[in-house]
Amino acid sequence: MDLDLVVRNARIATAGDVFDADIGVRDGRIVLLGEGLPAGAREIDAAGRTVTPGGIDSHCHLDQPMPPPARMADDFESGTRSAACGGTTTVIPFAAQAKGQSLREAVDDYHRRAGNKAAIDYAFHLIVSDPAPSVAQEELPALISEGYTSFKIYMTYDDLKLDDRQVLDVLSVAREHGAMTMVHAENADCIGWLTERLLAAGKRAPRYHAASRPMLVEREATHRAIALSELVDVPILIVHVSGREAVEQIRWARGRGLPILAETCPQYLFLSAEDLGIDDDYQGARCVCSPPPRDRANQQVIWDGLRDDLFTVLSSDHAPFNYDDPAGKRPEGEEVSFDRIPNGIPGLETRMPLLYSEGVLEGRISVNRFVALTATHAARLYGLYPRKGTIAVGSDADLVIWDERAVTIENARLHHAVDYTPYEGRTLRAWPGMTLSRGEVVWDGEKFTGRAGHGRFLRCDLPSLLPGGGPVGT
Ligand code: DUC
Ligand code: ZN
Ligand code: ZN
Repeated sequence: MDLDLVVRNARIATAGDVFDADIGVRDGRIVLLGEGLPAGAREIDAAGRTVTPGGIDSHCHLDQPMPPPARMADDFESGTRSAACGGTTTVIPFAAQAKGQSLREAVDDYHRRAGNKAAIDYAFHLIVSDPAPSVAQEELPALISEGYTSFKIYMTYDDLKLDDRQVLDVLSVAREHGAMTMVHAENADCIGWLTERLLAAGKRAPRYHAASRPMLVEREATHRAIALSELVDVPILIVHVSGREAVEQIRWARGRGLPILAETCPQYLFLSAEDLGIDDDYQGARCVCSPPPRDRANQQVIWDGLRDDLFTVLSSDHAPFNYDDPAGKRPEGEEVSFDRIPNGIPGLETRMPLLYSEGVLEGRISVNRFVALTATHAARLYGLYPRKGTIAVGSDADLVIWDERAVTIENARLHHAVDYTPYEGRTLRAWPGMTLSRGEVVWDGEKFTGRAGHGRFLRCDLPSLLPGGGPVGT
């Protein structure tokens, strides 16, 4: 058999196994796995190195329309370039419906934004901010059948939030059509009330963002989301879980046999409320995201949940705003009060190396769990498996060859369009030595070698889940 590429002597890690083999690739797919494969047109020697499936970042925001003056720094070109250089080969950002807008219009607009820009493959989640009858009963079912099988709903943010009745409406559609609902769980009224009191007391600095969104606010909304999903009898995924109180709610729900899935992000492992500033310094605006990072004890709670199966996926929640930019963290060029700072931090490129280094190489999680959390589970949850998320005959040749060497994170060496990283100066024990997207080298360990337009849009099948809520088969 003619092979376009052979990755030789790989130590392959999947969600279930670790084994040594050569990987034979033709037309962008894995066609052979075994010892002593025939020569390929191109050969890559992976001797002594671990090879994992390319990452799937199933929660990231790229070129998402924002209320003015905010504007995201990354479009599909810079965002997917950055992802590729950090070992991610599929992204699933959000086609966001503005209130009053048709969902179809939001999807069409988002396709125009992705256009010929993506360097790696991509699918879309939907953000449903206005489940009017025409949206819930006509557009949403039609879009699900066309391959947009997951949507995010918000319990906070004035321009996006749904009330409980609307949440029930959306969950009913998800149940009827087998789609997956992602829930941003924070109590909007509590946040509004706390924010008003903080501002009235003159507490305006970025660090008060954390005080306006304490864990109770996340706990209450998580509990309510669980109850609403129980009422409708449908699985949900609680996104960006930040610490103990939400974790306790999810463990409680699982104990009752409810299919509640959970996602967390690197910021809840590596950042804390102190990164928002220990005094009134505005620099803390860089780390303003929601829910906010907590403290060290909560970081440990999140690590425990990654190890013991509480979490199904680790995503970046990449939400790219420049620090020194009137369209970013300094609206109109000003140091504004904490409630006016655009929420979000960049993390597409650092997600995989952070977890491989600090999780796998520091002995906190197995390499199999790493693969499950960064690729396989997302592929199953969002209907991309087994084309994506594993190393198997028939799967796309989306691969990461890991270099285990010390690398210090410097924004100047990252590939996004954001003017900072919250992880500046942190030294890791590994970085992708090579990333392949459908058999093409898109990152060679030194530079981006892919091209805008290589990425293809992926239609998602329905999620595959066990009755208990866990993805099938791992
Ligand atoms: N929180 C979100 O819900 N989305 C984007 C960024 C953030 O911090
Ligand atoms: Zn969110
Ligand atoms: Zn988000």
